[in-house]
Amino acid sequence: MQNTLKDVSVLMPEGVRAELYDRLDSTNTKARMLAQAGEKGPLWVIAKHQTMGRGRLGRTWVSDAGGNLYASLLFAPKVAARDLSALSFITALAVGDALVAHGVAAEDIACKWPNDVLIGDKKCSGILIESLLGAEGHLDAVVVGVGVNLVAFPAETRFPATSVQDEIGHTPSVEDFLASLAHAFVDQWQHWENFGFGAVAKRWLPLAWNMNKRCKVDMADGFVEGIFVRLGDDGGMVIKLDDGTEKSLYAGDVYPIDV
Ligand code: BT5
Repeated sequence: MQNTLKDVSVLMPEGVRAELYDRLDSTNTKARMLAQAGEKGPLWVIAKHQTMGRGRLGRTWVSDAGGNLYASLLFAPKVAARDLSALSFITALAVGDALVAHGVAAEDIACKWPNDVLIGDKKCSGILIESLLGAEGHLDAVVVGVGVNLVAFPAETRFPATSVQDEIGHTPSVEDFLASLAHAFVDQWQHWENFGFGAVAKRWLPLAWNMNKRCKVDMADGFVEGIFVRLGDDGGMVIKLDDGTEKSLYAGDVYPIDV
């Protein structure tokens, strides 16, 4: 069942729409289906509950709790697919802005490469970006999925999790949080359009979790250990290996070395 919530639409940035569903398998999957049917957005698809919330690499995003944010932005940017490496950083910064707008202390927020937002070293938000490519690799549309634990979080996760409620003792409404996120996303996206990836990195790096510390990165086919020294121009995580050489990583899960 779908409602176009008047109050949510009214809170959206100019030209951006929102559709709220009671229950979806996944807002990303729904947004992809809408894109395949010709929808170009910008449209935020939100669900009160997801039955098959998705993470990266076929993982599950635990989504049973009502009151958390499960949202996906569908839009058709006029950029090449290869220029989308900034998007996870733009989105993480926007999530951070929305958290601050709802009372989380800025100094407690960290961005964990490539796509998580932490409060107090625990994962509060995950981002799943999916591109829809047409003929000859042309970018037709992109879906930016954002899960934010506003009220609840799963107990058993490989990396510790948290919620806004747990951290600050109150819960923003899904509608208000989405509105803040949607506005912050437009601001961060425009910043990138105007000033390029370097400007995004300049905002992201001071928030980077575990920067200049030893970490191990789970690459699915094995671990890489080293020190996270900088972000590459292409969004890659540059780590310094024990032999002094640097290596750029483009996917993986980062853990502190003692985990
Ligand atoms: C992510 O994947 O963090 C991306 C999550 C994106 C979820 C949103 S919700 C709206 C939209 N619709 C969707 O179907 N998805 C998007 P990844 O980095 O692969 O992390 C997944 C891992 O995080 C899981 O394997 C768990 O260990 C952990 N996890 C699962 N649910 C969690 C939660 N609610 N809070 C914190 N950690 C969680």
